[in-house]
Amino acid sequence: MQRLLVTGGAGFIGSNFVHYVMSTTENFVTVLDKLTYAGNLESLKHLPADRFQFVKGDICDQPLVDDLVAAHDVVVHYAAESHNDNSLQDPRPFLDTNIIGTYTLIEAARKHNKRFHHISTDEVYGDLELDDPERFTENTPYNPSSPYSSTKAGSDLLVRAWVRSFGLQATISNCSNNYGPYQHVEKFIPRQITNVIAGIRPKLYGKGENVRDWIHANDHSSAVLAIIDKGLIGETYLIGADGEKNNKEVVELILAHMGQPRDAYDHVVDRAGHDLRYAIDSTKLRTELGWQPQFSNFDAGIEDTIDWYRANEDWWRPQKAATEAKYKEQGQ
Ligand code: NAD
Ligand code: TDX
Repeated sequence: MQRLLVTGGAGFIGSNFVHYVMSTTENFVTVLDKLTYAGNLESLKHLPADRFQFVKGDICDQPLVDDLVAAHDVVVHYAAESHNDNSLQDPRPFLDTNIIGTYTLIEAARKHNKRFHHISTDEVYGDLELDDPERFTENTPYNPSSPYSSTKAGSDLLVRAWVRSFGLQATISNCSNNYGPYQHVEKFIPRQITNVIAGIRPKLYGKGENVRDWIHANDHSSAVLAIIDKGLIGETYLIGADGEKNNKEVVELILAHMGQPRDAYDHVVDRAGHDLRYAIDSTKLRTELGWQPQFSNFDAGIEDTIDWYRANEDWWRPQKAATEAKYKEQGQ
């Protein structure tokens, strides 16, 4: 039994991870989350009270972080400002949470000599051409494009430096685009699903040719557990499930599953600096740690995700109008 401190556990991927850990291990979990607009306690319902606790707080709060890190065996660091579009409107919270928050956590992990796993993104590598035969590997040079991805890149580099300079017991993972339940309606897939439910036409940025490499959140969770169990200190592992699709294909799939004409969507203003394509080569994780994705049928995964948003309107409705109003201001 291990005591895990999960930062950002009230967000999309963090909450999926907490549910996954509760159902597949005997571990005790503490979630530390600030409950920003992206955090939702409703995502952490029905967890066993003897193995779970929630602490509301900021990862930049040094005394709080110090106490919590001291009381746990492993820190799994998901908390972040995570949305590229928001980072283009107001970058400051991205610097505070993603850079200073990570710094605060690794200082505490170093002081108390605790195992630290840092969750990051494939966006730190920049983007690929549509016809590039290469995919991102652990050796791809960092080349982030947005305020979001540059602050995630900065946080990765802090962790690497703390391993080298101070012997921090850390691993890093960089994952591709996640989908599944509990994802905020600002993000691409839930935005389009909830648009259709709400009678709004889906919105595609630019021509919709941009490619993302989709992975189910549960596959991300199983990979993170494998790295915590078997990963080598100081190593980076890329997580991906060979799920490349362009945005137009994804919107058309959602519309088809929801009984709408395949062309019932609008093209809207493109994102500034919009990365063209992400693609992950996860050979290292698969060969060295024996990890395999379990949710490789994207079509079935999207159907399940649509069902989840249909069945959980109470969860997403309170966010929907404000999110769409913000997009409207930006012509998106
Ligand atoms: P999210 O925005 O859904 O959740 C972020 C959570 O962090 C929220 O619960 C929020 O309240 C909390 N938080 C924000 N600032 C905080 C602070 N200062 N102190 C404490 N808590 C704070 O994000 P997500 O999509 O679940 O992403 C989680 C992590 O996974 C991030 O580090 C992100 O970079 C990474 N990641 C995401 C994806 C993806 O497809 N969404 C892919 C790869 C990596
Ligand atoms: O309404 C939309 N229409 C649209 O065409 C939205 C919200 C997005 N898009 C496009 C932009 C991207 O090409 O869809 C793609 C996916 O967009 P997002 O859901 O905003 O994700 P992305 O920018 O790719 O970043 C996500 O994956 C990597 C997460 O938000 C990051 O936290 C993670 O690091």
